[in-house]
Amino acid sequence: MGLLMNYTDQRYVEIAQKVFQEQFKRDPKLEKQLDERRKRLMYEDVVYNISFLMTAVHFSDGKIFEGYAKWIYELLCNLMKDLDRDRIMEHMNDHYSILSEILNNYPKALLSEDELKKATDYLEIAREVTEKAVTEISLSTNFREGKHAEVRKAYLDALIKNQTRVAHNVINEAKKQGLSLIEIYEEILTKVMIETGNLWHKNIITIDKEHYITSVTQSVLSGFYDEIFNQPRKNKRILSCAVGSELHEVGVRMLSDMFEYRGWDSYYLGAALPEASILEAIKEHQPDIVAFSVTMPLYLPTCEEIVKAVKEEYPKVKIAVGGQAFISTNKLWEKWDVDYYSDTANAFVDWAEKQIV
Ligand code: B12
Repeated sequence: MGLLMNYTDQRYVEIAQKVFQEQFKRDPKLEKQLDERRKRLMYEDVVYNISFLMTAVHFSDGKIFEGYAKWIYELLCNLMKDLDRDRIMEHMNDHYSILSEILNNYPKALLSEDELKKATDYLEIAREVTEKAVTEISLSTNFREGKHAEVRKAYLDALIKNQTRVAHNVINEAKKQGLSLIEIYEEILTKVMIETGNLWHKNIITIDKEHYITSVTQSVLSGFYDEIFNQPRKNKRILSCAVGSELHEVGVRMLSDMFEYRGWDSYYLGAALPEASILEAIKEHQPDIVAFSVTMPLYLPTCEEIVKAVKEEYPKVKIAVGGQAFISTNKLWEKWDVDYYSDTANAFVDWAEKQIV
């Protein structure tokens, strides 16, 4: 039976070339993204894809091509770490559509009507499984299980697929379902950010995806501001920032929002603030509490210096420290002259309310 791929058969060579060229025609960006070596590999992949499709058609067994589609997608994601999973899915799905169109319009009888129908169906299934595979990634148990795991997954899935609006809708829907601001901050947004870091660390998502997830999450936080700033005031103040050259500021921003939500006035100073500016800001705003956040352990010494300076100049101001850098220490905060440490912002607000309000 001549259906099985014969690499020298002129008809297959012609089809492979047409698919290859059409792909660049429809996606000119792709041509720029690939160097010559990758283009050659891509042409070989086209031939390989056709051969798997033909094998599946030969045995009337769609599973062969479905399994292959998942396999080739993960292989390409692993080989092209600089490209987003979503982008690679688009590329593969364009490829399957183009192959389907070319096979259906190929003038020289290659497949019977029945075979052509199977090939078309299998290509459609390949598109479906590839689209699903974008978010079929190994997630940590902490993320997958527990309270509101479904909302977390829906939010992260939308972001992995670059669907900003869907991500916002997931959060708005969660609000409508009655999830509190604290639950959304702690159980959804914080855990999604931490999982984002894990996925970056495992090389499953690109750096630009990590940045995108961060910026969407920051815009989601802004969506709570009407609610946050409309709470009855308590006339208490908190000043907060991330220290050293620390760029991680989402956690301390959430912390400030939570205080604001509980009626405190918050002075959130962002990240990478020098010691002198912190001391100046304390003088100006006269906070009841200052909160310093450290994510990268290498900024712990800077934090220690700042804590000492604040204690010396403003002994009455309560000092709290927190952030992921402390989690990997042997309770370092106990050796410092600070009033409070916790690994969540929520626990901190409860403590502050008891101490000060
Ligand atoms: C987003 C992100 C970034 C963004 C930050 C942007 C921004 N505007 O904030 C950018 C891209 C800039 C970045 C850069 C880097 N990052 Co980064 N990043 C992250 C990521 C994915 C999320 C951070 C986050 O928002 N977390 C969610 C918040 C809510 O959590 P949180 O800060 O812990 O806050 C909670 C609590 O800790 C607590 N809390 C926080 N502060 C305080 C303070 C007090 C007083 C209290 C009581 C409580 C408290 O309250 C919060 C809510 O409960 C993390 C992954 C992770 N594990 O978090 C990696 C991560 C922190 N980054 C990492 C790394 C390695 C880097 C870079 C070195 C990478 C690089 N090569 O460029 C640089 C370093 C930049 C620098 N100088 O700081 C590693 C750190 C590993 C380590 N332990 O050393 C992580 C863990 C990723 C990973 N899994 O490997 N990153």
